[in-house]
Amino acid sequence: MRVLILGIDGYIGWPLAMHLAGRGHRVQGIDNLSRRGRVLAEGSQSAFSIPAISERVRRLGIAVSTGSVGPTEDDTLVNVLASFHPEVIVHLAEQPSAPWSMKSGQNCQETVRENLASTLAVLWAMREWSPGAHLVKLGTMGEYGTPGVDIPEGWFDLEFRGRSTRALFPRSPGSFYHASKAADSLMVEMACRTWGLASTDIMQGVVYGTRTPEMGDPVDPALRTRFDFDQCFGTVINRFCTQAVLGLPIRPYGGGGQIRGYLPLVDSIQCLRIITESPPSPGRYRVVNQFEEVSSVLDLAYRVSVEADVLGLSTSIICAENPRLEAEGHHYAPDHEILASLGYSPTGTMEKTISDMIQDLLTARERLEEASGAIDPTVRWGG
Ligand code: USQ
Repeated sequence: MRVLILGIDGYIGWPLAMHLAGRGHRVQGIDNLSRRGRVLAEGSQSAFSIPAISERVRRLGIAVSTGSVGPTEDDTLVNVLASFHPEVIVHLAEQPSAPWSMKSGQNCQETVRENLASTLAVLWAMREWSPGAHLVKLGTMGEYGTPGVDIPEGWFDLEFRGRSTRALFPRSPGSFYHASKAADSLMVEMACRTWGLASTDIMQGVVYGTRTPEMGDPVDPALRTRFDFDQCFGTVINRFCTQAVLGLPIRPYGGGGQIRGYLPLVDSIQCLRIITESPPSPGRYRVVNQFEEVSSVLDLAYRVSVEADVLGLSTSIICAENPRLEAEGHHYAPDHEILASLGYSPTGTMEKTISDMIQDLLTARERLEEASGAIDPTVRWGG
């Protein structure tokens, strides 16, 4: 298949490109490289040094355009669609950090502008140039929030005053970033219903990990994906492993009773590949909940601490005042059957992945130390 990956330079985009190319798909990409600059602006850096995009392109033998996917007048996307004719467009080209979106009014506006504009640019370009392509859109489990009832995969049966309908499950995002993703979902669903486009909207849980098989065994440093651990772009398990490696306390926010869905990087890539290779029928807006297991943040801290101890590191867990406004000790039971029905099966255990991560991060200790000042949370939801 011809697969266009928007956001190919990112944490998920790069390993996905390697995986799909390795399976014989023709891959091209677009990226404006904004993530690299934003992490540096946070006073941080990827734990692993990432080759220049030109070097990545050379290693994989694929074409990558370094332009934007909206909101500028840049026509990179249209040019690529018109020449490459992708059968699948994987849209990962968004600002992905909740804390970054809550840091200032400017960051918030940039997040909403970029995320919605890129999605709209993709939808309009598809309508014109690739109406038969399958849009694989990365959304987030955080769109649903923590509603206190079970969460279906996108759609549910709604009964009200004696009448019933099939409706999209309500969204209750906890940050402007998550709100931008919820708005994306509305746009994509409308475009499918109105223009007959086909899309899979992925409600993905929090991803963690450092390795995928395509990076080699032993890992070839030039094939690694980026790994962020700063307060904005680092996700929770990745940050806990970093704290363990640096000898810092592992810091769940609040009492650690927030429950989320998690999956390792290798299985995020597996799921994206399965979705890419199993498109929905034309005009269908399909929603999948993509995560492997649910866990409280405090439980994650214990699991990281146990694996670190096995590797001879001495750890402590000290809860930090929660900079976010979010529920703790809540009900959390999302469905996730669709991917299993398409053939997904988990690759390994969280414990093994955490152990691999800690061992990988021990080799990057110097770079982690250089940016350790960017770890503590200063962005507060309440201002
Ligand atoms: N947390 C801590 N300590 C930390 C960092 C986070 O306790 O040092 C807690 C947070 O308060 C939250 C949970 O861990 O309750 C998850 O936080 P996160 O930063 O790992 O994830 P989140 O902000 O929700 O966003 C991340 C990605 C985002 C993706 C989302 C999936 O950055 O792109 O959409 O995970 S989900 O959370 O399911 O919406």
